[in-house]
Amino acid sequence: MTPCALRRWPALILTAGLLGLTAPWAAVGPASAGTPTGGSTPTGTTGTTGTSGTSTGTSPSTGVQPPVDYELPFACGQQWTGDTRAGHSPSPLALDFTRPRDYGRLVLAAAAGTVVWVADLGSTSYGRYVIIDHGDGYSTLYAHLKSVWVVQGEQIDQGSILGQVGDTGNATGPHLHFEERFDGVDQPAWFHGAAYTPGVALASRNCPDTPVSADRNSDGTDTVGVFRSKARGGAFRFAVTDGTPEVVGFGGGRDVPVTGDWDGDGTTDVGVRRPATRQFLLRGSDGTTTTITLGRRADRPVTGDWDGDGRTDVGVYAPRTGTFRLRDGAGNVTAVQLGGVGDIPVTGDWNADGVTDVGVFDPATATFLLRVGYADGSVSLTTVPFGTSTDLPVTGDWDGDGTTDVGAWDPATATFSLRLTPPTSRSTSAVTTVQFGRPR
Ligand SMILES: [Ca+2]
Ligand SMILES: [Ca+2]
Ligand SMILES: [Ca+2]
Ligand SMILES: [Ca+2]
Repeated sequence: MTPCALRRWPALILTAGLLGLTAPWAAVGPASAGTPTGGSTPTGTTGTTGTSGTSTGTSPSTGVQPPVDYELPFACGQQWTGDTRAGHSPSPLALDFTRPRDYGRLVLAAAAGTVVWVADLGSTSYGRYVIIDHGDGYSTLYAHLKSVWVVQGEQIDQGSILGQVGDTGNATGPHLHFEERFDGVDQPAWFHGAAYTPGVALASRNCPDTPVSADRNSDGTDTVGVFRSKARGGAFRFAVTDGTPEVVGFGGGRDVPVTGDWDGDGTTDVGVRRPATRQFLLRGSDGTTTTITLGRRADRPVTGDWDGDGRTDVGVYAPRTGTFRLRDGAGNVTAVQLGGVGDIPVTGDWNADGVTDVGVFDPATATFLLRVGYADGSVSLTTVPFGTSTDLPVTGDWDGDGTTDVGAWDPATATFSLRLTPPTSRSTSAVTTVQFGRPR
């Protein structure tokens, strides 16, 4: 593995709420689509802008890079052009993105955050649109969508699919109406750390790493890795002991990565779920790919050995209802209720009985809720505070004792914090940190 450091963390940590709803609800409602009134007039690069009439915080200075690492809201490598005009509602700082054959293209989150608004204004104004709160008053708005694939309250990562480019609302043709906002007021757009000049064609660098874990050498211990979105296809990169990552190209850039031992040979294999077609594509050790269709587009994929036969099965988690649907090797689907909107599903064998259990990570409280189901039908729940609100959860058996452990990956530093099952003490747990992947 790459550089490791062992340190001790108290088991009870962190109730921070970086992703909390800091913006007033009034600032994100349909009313904000109207004509701004009163207040100060920032001097944007495109002329007179909207105002800060509803602002409760300090408005950022024009020309200063926002603290949120916005990327273009489109698939990695895709080229789009954002235009605006005088009189563009609600502000000339809003951008209308187009490209050839743009209708139905995927719209991605420009940055991680909370879906705070999903609405459909019919044939008026924004039509179908979504607002994501990035914390500290910063938000982004995506309008005229053909379809919306997220639900209000959901926590989403940078690059998550929000929906499709459409022409709903007051639109004369397909395009994505996009706004970067502070306290509900449009700001000059920045992408990949640079101020954007309207009219310039830009290739999306919304190509985030996503944390995964796998046992690639059948030694019973999981190692960490990332799935990297690329302009053409995707690639798994696993940390291995000699320091050179093992790279396995598989799937597409907008696929959601999954890992599991599909063929039961003891080595973790790679796979993806393709939201647009609702298909799992699972690659076995022999290179063949098995396809399983399950769930809805908006569902999140999970994997685990639900029937305990040694082969990893697939499942989905519906954020809207907090329902896991777990498909066993025979194709039977079992529903399990846990958590709800805002939670991120995780899976693992928390009690080392050979059957994978489910859990959720609540970013608001940085707490894992782990559910163990027993053969007699009884259930136990355990809460494990770990990580931070901006971390992405990851699970694996880091110490090879048969019990799946929890972990977290910090996108800003590309650092895994892996919680090792405390061997003696209940008050502390050993934590290994591993820097792996590309920081955002
Ligand atoms: Ca395998
Ligand atoms: Ca199985
Ligand atoms: Ca179990
Ligand atoms: Ca373990």
